[in-house]
Amino acid sequence: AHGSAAAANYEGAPSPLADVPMHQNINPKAPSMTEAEFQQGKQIFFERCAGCHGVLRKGATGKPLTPDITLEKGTDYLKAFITYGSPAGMPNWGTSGELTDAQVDLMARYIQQEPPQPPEFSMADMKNTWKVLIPADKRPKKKMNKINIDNLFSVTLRDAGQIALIDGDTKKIVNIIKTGYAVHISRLSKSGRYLYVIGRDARINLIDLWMEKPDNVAEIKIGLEARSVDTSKYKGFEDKLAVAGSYWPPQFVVMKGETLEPLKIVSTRGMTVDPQEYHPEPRVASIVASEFRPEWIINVKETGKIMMVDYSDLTNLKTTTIDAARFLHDGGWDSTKRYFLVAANKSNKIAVVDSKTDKLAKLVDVGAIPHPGRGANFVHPVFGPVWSTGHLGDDSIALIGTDPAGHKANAWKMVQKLTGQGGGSLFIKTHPKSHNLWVDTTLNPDAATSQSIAVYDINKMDGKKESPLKPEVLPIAQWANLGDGAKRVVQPEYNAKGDEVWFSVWSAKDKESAIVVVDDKTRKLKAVIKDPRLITPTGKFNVHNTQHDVY
Ligand code: DHE
Repeated sequence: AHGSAAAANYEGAPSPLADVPMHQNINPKAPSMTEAEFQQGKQIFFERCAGCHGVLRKGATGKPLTPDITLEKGTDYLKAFITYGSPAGMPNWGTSGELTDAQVDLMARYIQQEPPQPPEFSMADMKNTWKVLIPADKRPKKKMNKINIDNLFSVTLRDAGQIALIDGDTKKIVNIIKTGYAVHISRLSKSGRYLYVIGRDARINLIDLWMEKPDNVAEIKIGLEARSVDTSKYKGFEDKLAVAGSYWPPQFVVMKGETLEPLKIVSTRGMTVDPQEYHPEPRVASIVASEFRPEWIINVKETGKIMMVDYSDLTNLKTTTIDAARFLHDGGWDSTKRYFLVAANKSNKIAVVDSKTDKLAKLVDVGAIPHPGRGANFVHPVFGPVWSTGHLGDDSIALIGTDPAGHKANAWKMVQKLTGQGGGSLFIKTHPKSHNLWVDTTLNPDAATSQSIAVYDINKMDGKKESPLKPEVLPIAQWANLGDGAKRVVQPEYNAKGDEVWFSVWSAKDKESAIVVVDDKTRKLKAVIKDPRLITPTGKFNVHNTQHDVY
């Protein structure tokens, strides 16, 4: 039950849609609500419920909640469900004190009304928000700063709506840049010159790392809510195009890489892989750029389809659609960058795509709700090359064989299961130069667990299917020496050389946070980066490792 509580908290983050005006659509069969109550219900729904149940309540990782279903259940049943939750993962909003009795009653009535639909976001809407702050021909012709860009880190300052660029050599902040709210990821152009960040509110900022002081050169809003962005990486298309996927509206947009000028929007609405039925809001999850073809791999959450989009001809757009499994989320490359492994999280599977043949290689069964981030690649002493993932829903760490040429019998199988500190893991990481495998447990309900890191010695891994190997546990948050309050340790990230690992100690917005740097060889504290400007640091992206997909 811990794991599902962690998952529910994770998906229960506020959606920017809470602030978008939407029309009240009164259902005559539903219990009545005033306009004010409806607006409050809408607000709570987008803050707490939409992440799992979907904007249109068609169901995603949570059950569908459309009036045809909710009217039949009735107000009393719904109130009990919202109050007490369920073992399947519905949080106990009432008994936990997160919602008052009056709010529970309001929500039970609200979900019997027709779901209000947020507006679409067209090419005209995008163009209205598009700004080129410094035109391409007015930008530097060469690198104008002395920063070792390879070892620069782009750090999300989640609740501040900013990123911090931190020099990995000096550990000093180079610049704090205003971005969208709660930047989800940072990605690099093929050359490594341009940094793209995307906020939860679907705002993209393009940052030029060649400027004397790296800063924004263009921005655009591509929808109302989003999580992913990437660029064109195939030979001949380096730095030319960018792509971003949105949660709402369910679509992706192709842009010019140097300016973010929007060129083409493609909808992801359509049929699910199983059961084959229409879904009105299939959200775009992770996106990566292929090195084998001029293609992006676009993972569509609710349909469970992987779209291999060929960007070489946007007028005659070719897309190979691969049926994987539902609720595709995050993932990363194997070490050869031929195979992409992506979590189908509520299916408890990892889908493996062969980017050379554009075919599904395998669906691999793993633990409950895999959550790899980009995963971690290493050579296992017994099983050969593997890619690994932790889980939100249980304490296991799954190692999957990734070498069909050299280790055929192990390929696309879970060859080994390690036992970690607990459920609620979000990210796992190693580096080709290291023999440490780091696993966080950010969303574990136990404070000591969520504030520490488990680290395994890869050289000591044995040949057992269920390995008894124990990790060392490092009290990262304690090392940061901050005041009281919840401090979650999240997302290990290596420096360019692969001899340091950085961790975010993520406190509340009004509390002190820090970044803790650990020496990879000795596993001892190396530095604590503190600054009043480091508000709610979460994701950290080392330029070299992100540019070259080193993980
Ligand atoms: Fe993330 C990656 C979606 C909550 C921090 N997150 C991703 C990706 C997706 C996603 C689709 C993969 C993008 C890619 O590779 O192209 N995340 C979601 C959600 O839908 C979810 C569950 C709920 C939500 O409301 O957003 C969610 N994510 C969170 C958090 O609560 C985290 C910890 C803090 C935050 O920013 O809100 C968080 N997500 C991250 C990070 C990555 C990420 C740091 C990139 C990891 C990497 O190493 O690439």
